Amino acid sequence: MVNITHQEAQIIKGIWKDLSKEAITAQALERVFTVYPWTTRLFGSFNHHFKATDTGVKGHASKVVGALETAVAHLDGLDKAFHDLSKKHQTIGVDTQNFKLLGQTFLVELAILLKDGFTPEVHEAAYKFFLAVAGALSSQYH
Ligand code: HNI
Repeated sequence: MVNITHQEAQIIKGIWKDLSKEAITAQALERVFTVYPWTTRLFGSFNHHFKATDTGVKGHASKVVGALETAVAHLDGLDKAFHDLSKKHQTIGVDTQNFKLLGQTFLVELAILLKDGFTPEVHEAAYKFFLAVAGALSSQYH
């Protein structure tokens, strides 16, 4: 269980508020599909189109953004908030390791975007956020 402090929660909410959410999420998805090609396995419907600007990626980014919006609003109860979504991912057959990989590529996108604003404090808060999200999405796997 990841313990996100009050100060870290403020940092996460502050960054999230100002992000171009769909765009950065689509870029993080493109990066995860590029660096870890096996993560494309369940996206056959994308027809080998895995760029951030491709329709399939943009559509999936929207869904992920919706869920991340929920996560930011429920930082103190993520497992509960993602109960059904975790079950869904298990049913679909998503390897839980992939959640961590997407968290990593999202961090890279944040670092590129925020530049000097990607301070050690921001890095730590964002890292813990994606670790908590990955944990919650994995919580109903058995
Ligand atoms: Ni994920 C469907 C949220 C990471 C593979 N995913 C969804 C949906 C949401 C969602 C929301 C739509 C559910 C529904 O239709 O009821 N996924 C998230 C979030 C993360 C994440 C918040 C992490 C931050 N998903 C991943 C990863 C993979 C993944 C890392 C695989 C590499 N997800 C899928 C697949 C589907 C899916 C496959 C079903 C297809 C689709 O597009 O709905």
